[in-house]
Amino acid sequence: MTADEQKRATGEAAAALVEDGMVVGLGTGSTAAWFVKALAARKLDIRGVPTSVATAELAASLGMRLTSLDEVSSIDLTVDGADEIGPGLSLIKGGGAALLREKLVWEASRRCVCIADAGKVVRTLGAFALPIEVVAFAHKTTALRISDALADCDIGVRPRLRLKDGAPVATDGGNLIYDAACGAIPDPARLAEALKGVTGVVDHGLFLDLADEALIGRETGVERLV
Ligand code: ABF
Repeated sequence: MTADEQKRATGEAAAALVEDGMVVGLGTGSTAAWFVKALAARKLDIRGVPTSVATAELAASLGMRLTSLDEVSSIDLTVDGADEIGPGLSLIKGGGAALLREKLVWEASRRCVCIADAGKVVRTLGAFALPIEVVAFAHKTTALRISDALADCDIGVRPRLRLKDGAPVATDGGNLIYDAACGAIPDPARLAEALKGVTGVVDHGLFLDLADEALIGRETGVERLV
């Protein structure tokens, strides 16, 4: 199977986990889009909590009933993609600039299932540049302090402002994204704590101890990791 076929297979497998009456967190990205399409096709009586405007638009276009995190007491199941899946289901997310809303939805969910093609599975996190969401005000100064925090974690790189067509990428919440090409992150928990301590940093793409399981698309089918 191609990577996209693997993504589709994991999205459809995850859609089969959803039951009538559930509140379902809807992830962002191309893999999550396969999940949303497969879930919509089941025509269940569910409410979806989207993690981005893009996902909300896709789900609404397919006739899915949507709600917001503040309108529901909790989320039964969230299904979402990732950029890297490392040991212990540690993840790097945020390639789609939706990490903040994703993390808020994940943390409100009773069960989180990550879906991905085989190419996302890594032995050590960090080959994918770590997305870091920052407030727009004085972001260049914040970036200097992010560099210091990275250095304190023995990661000697400077974060780069994410641009698209020469302009800074804005998140749905109006923040900016810096990407840190760490190469390898030997101690994700240490780095996560250091980044959260930087004034101006809203959050980062390290999702640690949040995924309950992962569905991985393989050549031979879908593998479940717990
Ligand atoms: C989203 O899924 C993002 O956090 C992550 O960047 C993306 C992965 O993209 P894709 O599924 O298109 O590979 O949750």
